[in-house]
This record gives sequence, C-alpha cells and structure tokens, in this order.
Amino acid sequence: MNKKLVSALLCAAMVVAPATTAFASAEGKVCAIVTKSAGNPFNEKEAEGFQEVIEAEGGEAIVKHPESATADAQVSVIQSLISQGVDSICIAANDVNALQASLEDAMAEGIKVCTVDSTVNPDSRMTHVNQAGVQEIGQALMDAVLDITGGEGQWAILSATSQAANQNAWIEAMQSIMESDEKYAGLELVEVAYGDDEPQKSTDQTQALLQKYPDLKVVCAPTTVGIAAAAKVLQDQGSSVKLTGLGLPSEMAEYIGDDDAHSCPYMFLWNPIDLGRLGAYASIALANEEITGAAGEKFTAGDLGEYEIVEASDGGTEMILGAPFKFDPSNIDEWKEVY
Ligand code: RAM
Repeated sequence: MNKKLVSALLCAAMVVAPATTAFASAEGKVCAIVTKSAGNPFNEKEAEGFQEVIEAEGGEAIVKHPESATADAQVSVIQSLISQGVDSICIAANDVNALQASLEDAMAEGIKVCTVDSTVNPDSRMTHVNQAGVQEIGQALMDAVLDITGGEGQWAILSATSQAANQNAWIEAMQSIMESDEKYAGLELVEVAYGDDEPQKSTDQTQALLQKYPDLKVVCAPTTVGIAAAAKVLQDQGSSVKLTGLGLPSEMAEYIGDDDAHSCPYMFLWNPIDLGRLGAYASIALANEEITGAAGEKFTAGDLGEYEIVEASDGGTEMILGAPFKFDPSNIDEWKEVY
C-alpha cells in the first residue's frame, strides 16, 4: 500500500514537474499593461513587446492606452482592471503620486503592480522596469547639449507633460549635472516647455521657443513625441537651432544628419519593444510570486537574460533594461527599420 502510494506520488510529481520548471509561464494569468496615452508610437511598441511575451507564455494580455496622458484617465483604467480581477498591472504612470490610492487598492486585491517607463512613488508599486539609469540618461543628454552648442549659449527643454515622472527625473538630473561642473558654465537653460506628448502642442511650443529666444542654440526634447514635432518645425523652417533628445529612429531618420539640411545631429533611446517585454516578464514573475519586487531578487526574463532588482534613487526598487543608445548618421538607417 505504502509502496503504491509512494509510486503514485512519484508519478504525480513527474506530471507536476514540467509545470513547476515552466514556473515563469503566464498560463491562466491575465496581465495588463497601461501606457501613458493613445496615439504615441513609443507606447504602442512598448505594449507590442508586452503582449507578445504574455501571449507566448500562455497568458492573456490586456492592453490599455488611455485617451490622454493624465492621471485621471489612468485612474479609471486601473479601477476597471481591478473590477475585472486581473492578476497584474504594469503601468507607465502619468503622475508620481496621483495613482497611489487606486494602485494601493489594486495591490490590496492581490493584483501585482509594477511600473514601466515612468514610475510612481515606492508605496504605489512593487518594483519599476526602468529603461536606463536616470543619471546615465541625464549625462548623455547634457553632454549632447554641451557638444552641439559648442560649449556655450542658450538652450531649452521641450518635455512631455509637467507631471511625467520619467521626464521630470531626467530634467532634474540634467540640471544638477549642469550645475555640478564648470565645463557647463557657459550654458544657459532658458525654459522648460511642455508639449504634453501631443504632436500639435509640441509643434506650437517649439515655435514659441523660437520666437521668444532669437539666440537659442539647442532644443533638447526628452520625449519621442516632442522631438519628432520639434525636428519637423526646425527642419522645415531651415532654422539654425539644433535638436537632440530621446527619439524613435523610425520617426527621426529623415531629420538626423551632420549638415545644415538636418535638424538633429544625434539623439538617444533604447528599445521600446524590449522594454515592454521586460515589463511582461517582470509581471509574470510577480504574478507567480517568484519575485516580490525586493532589492537583490533575480529572475530570468526569457531571451533578454537574467535581471536583478536593485534599489532605486527614490527609495523603491527597479530593474534597468540597459544603457541609452546613441543614434547618429552612421547607424540611423539600420535602426529606423527596427523601431
Ligand atoms: C515618450 C514618452 C515616454 C518616454 C519616451 C522617451 O514617448 O513620454 O514616456 O519614455 O518619450
């Protein structure tokens, strides 16, 4: 009898074994991604990577692009996801603090919450999937401004929304880098303008900057929507003002060049599809309780490899996809086909 029981248990263990080794699978899980807003190709690519991984791992992916890049629009999406009883929410937040009550409600219901791209305060998330280190992005952009201005003169920032945690963190990093070293002393940041990640508003804001500051040398737009709008304004007008920032190669290829005919000598970004993929793997690992979001935990993100959760500068935790990548005339044609 005992022998039979033992062999039955062994058989059961063998049947169960593949399921446990495939512990990272999303089978039976409903995993949601909430982006900043609809109509932004960066967000669409991020969601595409997320959906691909969740579905490949056997789960159900829900993709939500709120109509506008506001916290209110995201709160109502979060509330409906809570009532649907999803297993996880991965969100690119439009505000650091305004989502706290709804994300805490979600976590109280057992829904695993992580942020991607743009984070919330540490109490409102389990961990953050960051595209690159804040300091690294700030440094790359600040050095680009220094280089493209020729070391001195006026420059302006064209950002996304004034509440965007990611853009605000990068802008703060740029400002503190600028103040920390004498080599930036000749640079004057004249304004931080906000195009709200809307093409028309970003276009209007660029035109306003050109009118207000006739001596402006460089615009730095740390947003893919802003940089694409500004590139078109500057290039169409044959302006001598140059542009850098964070842009999608597919949208920026026609504006990248070293001569007067092109508005942007070079810019940076990371792979938004991989960012969504990493968000999906993190969501699956959280939903399976393989990780809790604590610093020091490690997990395997499919073919992206192993990631470690580390302390973030806001007191919460994060994982970092990689370093920002530079796009210039030498590589833009190759990358414009990819994302
Ligand atoms: C825009 C969004 C996004 C940001 C990129 C660089 O598409 O604001 O949050 O990461 O730019």
